[in-house]
Order: sequence, then structure tokens, then C-alpha cells
Amino acid sequence: MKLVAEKPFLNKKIMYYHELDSTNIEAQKLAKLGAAEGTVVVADRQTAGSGRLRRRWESPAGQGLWFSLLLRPTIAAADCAQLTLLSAVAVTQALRGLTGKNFTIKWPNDIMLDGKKICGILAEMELAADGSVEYAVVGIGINIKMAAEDFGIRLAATATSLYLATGIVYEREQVLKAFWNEFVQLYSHWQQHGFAFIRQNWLEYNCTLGHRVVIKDNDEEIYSGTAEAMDDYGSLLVRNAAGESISFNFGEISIRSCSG
Ligand code: BT5
Repeated sequence: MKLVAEKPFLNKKIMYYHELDSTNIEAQKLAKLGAAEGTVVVADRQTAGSGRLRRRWESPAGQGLWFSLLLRPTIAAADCAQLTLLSAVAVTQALRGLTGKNFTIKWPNDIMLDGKKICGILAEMELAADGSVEYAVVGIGINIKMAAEDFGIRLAATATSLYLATGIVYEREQVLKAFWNEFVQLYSHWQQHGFAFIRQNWLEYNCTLGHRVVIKDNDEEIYSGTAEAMDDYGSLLVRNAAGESISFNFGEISIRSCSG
């Protein structure tokens, strides 16, 4: 379901770099120097691109869109986890729109096609002394041009790119523009009206609910069961074999349904 007309208010200022350690780190530096909401940091290549738990995000030169978006949302810190879900919806809509392929979302931060990951999202935030959100940085990596042999042995089995998915060589700017168009609408709506609309879209695109999942924290299995719902705040509700339901607002899942 697409939003029809919501006046976007975010002004985009893109800063391009040939090489950075991580666009998230650079965006945080700029945020501390007072950079405006809507600042976008893009790098051709990251030498220390990172995922969650400081895992490495492979970001080879010229092969993907590696970028971070600086935001200064006027919402409660507790709702900031929704930014990851919102961004996942924006990426999914953008990639579906560009390619016509059915990209799906694996809770909370992976965009998948046929069981392989094409995009990961890492959102980080800084709180002010009074507990309000000083800034949030949403880092997004989208694989664009990689052929199978460009992924190392380990990733070849689990990762894909727009080129592998479609045979078409998309340009980074094209992908960023498509993302931005979706994101500004959703972000503006979220700040004015809350999470409900984003949640509805997320439900439409997810490959998670209704399937058996194993929840991991720090790479350790902590729970398993059936993913039953995502609640109004973005947490995942999982029911185990004993019939108990637990809600998770962190961690990651392994799941068969997203693997085609
Ligand atoms: C993520 O973490 O998926 C978040 C990745 C965010 C990357 C962006 S790029 C721009 C910005 N700057 C940064 O420094 N980061 C952000 P996680 O769910 O922890 O997944 C990490 C795992 O994904 C790794 O352990 C690998 O298994 C896998 N992986 C690494 N590089 C990949 C790639 N290019 N494509 C697909 N999978 C990859």
C-alpha cells in the first residue's frame, strides 16, 4: 500500500566520499558538528563498514550504495527502533518499484530476495541529556553491481545484488533517488501520525510472520517458536512450543521462510 500524497519536508544534502571507514561513523561526526537533518553521507567504498554487533559489512568500491542518513526526529527515544522498520519498508518499496521483483523484509533489518540478503540496515541514535533524541543515523547498504564471483565464498551463498536479481546494471544515484522518494513520505507520515501505516506496509512485505524462527542475541540462540505478530511498536511476538508468547524488540532471527 503506497502513500498517495503527504508533503515531504526533509531537505537532502548529499556528501560523497571516495573512501570512508564507515558512513555511519562519518554521519555521527557531522551530527555532532551540527549538520542538518537530511544530510546524506555516501562512500564509494568503506574500509570498516559495519553491521550489528560490529560485524563486517562488505562494501567494495563502486559495487553498491553505502550510505547513512542523518535524522533529528522529534519522537520518543523508545520509538526510534521503528526507524529501522520504516527504512526497511522504504528500501523494499524502492527496490520493488525499480525492478518489479518481490523483495521481502526479514525482521528487523534485512531486505531479502529468494532467500538472499541484498540490503542491511544499521540505525544508531544519540540521546540528549534530557533523554530526547539528539540525532539518529540510519546506515544502509544495498548491493547493486556484484556478480556471483564478487562475493567471497561465505557471502556467495547468502547474498545477492540488483544485478544478480535482474541482469540490469543500476546506477547508485538511481537507487538512492528511488529510496529517498519513498523514505521522505514515510518519515514525514511517521512523525505526524505514528507507526500504524508503516506497520501495515511492513506486514505486507515481511517474510517473517507465520513461520518458525530462532531468536539470537549476540549470536547465541535464546528462544525459538513461531513468529506470530509484530506489535504496534515494532516488536516481534514469538510463541514457543509450550504456548508462551514473548515479545522481542532486539536481536535477530534465523528463519527458513525467507530462504525461498
Ligand atoms: C546489517 O547488519 O545487515 C547492517 C548493515 C549496514 C551496512 C551499512 S552500509 C552504510 C552504513 N555504514 C556502515 O558502516 N554500516 C551501514 P547485520 O544484520 O549484523 O548483518 C551483518 C552480516 O551480513 C555479516 O555478518 C555478513 O554475514 C552479512 N554481510 C556482510 N556484507 C554483506 C553484503 N555486502 N551483502 C550481504 N550480506 C552481507
